Amino acid sequence: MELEPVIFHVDMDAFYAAIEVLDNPSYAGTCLLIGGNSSRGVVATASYEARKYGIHSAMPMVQALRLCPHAVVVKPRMARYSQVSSQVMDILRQFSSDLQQISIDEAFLDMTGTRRLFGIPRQAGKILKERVKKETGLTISVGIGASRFIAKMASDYDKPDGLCRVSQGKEIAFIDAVGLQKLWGVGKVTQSLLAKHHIQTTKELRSYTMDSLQSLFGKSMGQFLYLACRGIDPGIFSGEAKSHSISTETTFEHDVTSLSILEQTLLSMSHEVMFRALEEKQIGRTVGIKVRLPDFTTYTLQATPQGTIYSAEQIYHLAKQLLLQKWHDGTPIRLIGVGLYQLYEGSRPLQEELFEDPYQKKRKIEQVVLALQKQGKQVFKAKNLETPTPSEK
Ligand code: TTP
Ligand code: CA
Repeated sequence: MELEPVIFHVDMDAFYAAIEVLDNPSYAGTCLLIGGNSSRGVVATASYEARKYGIHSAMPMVQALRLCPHAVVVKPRMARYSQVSSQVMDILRQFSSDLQQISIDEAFLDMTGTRRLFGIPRQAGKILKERVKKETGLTISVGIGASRFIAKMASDYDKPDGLCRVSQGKEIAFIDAVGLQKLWGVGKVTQSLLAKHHIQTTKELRSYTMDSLQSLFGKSMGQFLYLACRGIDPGIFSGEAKSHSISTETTFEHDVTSLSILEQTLLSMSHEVMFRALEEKQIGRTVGIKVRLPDFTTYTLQATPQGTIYSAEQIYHLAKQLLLQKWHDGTPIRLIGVGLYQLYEGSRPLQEELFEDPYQKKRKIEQVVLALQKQGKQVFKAKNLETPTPSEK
């Protein structure tokens, strides 16, 4: 008999904010905003208390402080977050070796066939939540389904501290309960496109054939919509190599046309990827980016420079060069991702290079930042995450 696939999606609650509360308990219960407080700063995340004021990730800090003037603003400590991330991933690996980390605080775990070890999926989810809470002090939300697509939405359904299982066969009912507004991959732009055709609900979407959706919205988006509204995984996150890459991606709430926002996002994601690589003692040879346009057309591009990739800034520069190969001024972008590929264990001595690579020095600085932040010290690199070089454009 075929085993029913059991996929867990694990997502930490208010991740950066929760860690700041952990390290500084006086923040508990406050409106806490993580992000830069310069005039160009944006909110990376907000505590659940602050979200009640309508504050969310990617909102300009100035606007967030207008909504909640008494909020406390804390600058991000990426290295500390990467360290906790790797601690959590190590716990998850004890539940299944088939782990696919998709961002700093999210992973899929294939739990198929683990019933004898951990009990029925809901029970396993409960044990996993307790373990993470006990060992890190943090709460997670777990979504369980027969596919990544369903598991991903299930973890969001019951957030924070959630546990939601969608059994096989109940996907359509679940999709209807989630609704079109929160259907994964359907952002505001897609919603307004759908609204033009009087499609307001997932049920209405299901009344269209694949052909008609493809002729209305294009081949890829049509197919995506057709499958998604039936609770069938359109193949999300399936292209990622499981353990031979460290990558992260950002889906923008509104499609982005500004180079400076793209740069800021790339810079922050490059730091995330580099700190994860340092934490996992991995060195990469290849940098890749993923770019998705509003019609779901997706490009992936890679660059393998001579020598080793040592530093977040190097990842950033390579990623930006790749982006500029495809991106033309003003082209809207829906999603952007950065990854480090062709990884090898970085604990063995690096081959000495004839000339010291400037990025090698930067790597040393980043290692120091990581070590100091692990001790709970507030350290920032000179080039701060929230103040990227302003773009010329
Ligand atoms: P999310 O998982 O989107 O958010 P969250 O963990 O803060 O809150 P929750 O899952 O409970 O809704 O993102 C994980 C971390 O990634 C988040 O803590 C901060 C960072 N992040 C950004 O820096 N910028 C962003 O735009 C987003 C969405 C997240
Ligand atoms: Ca999260």
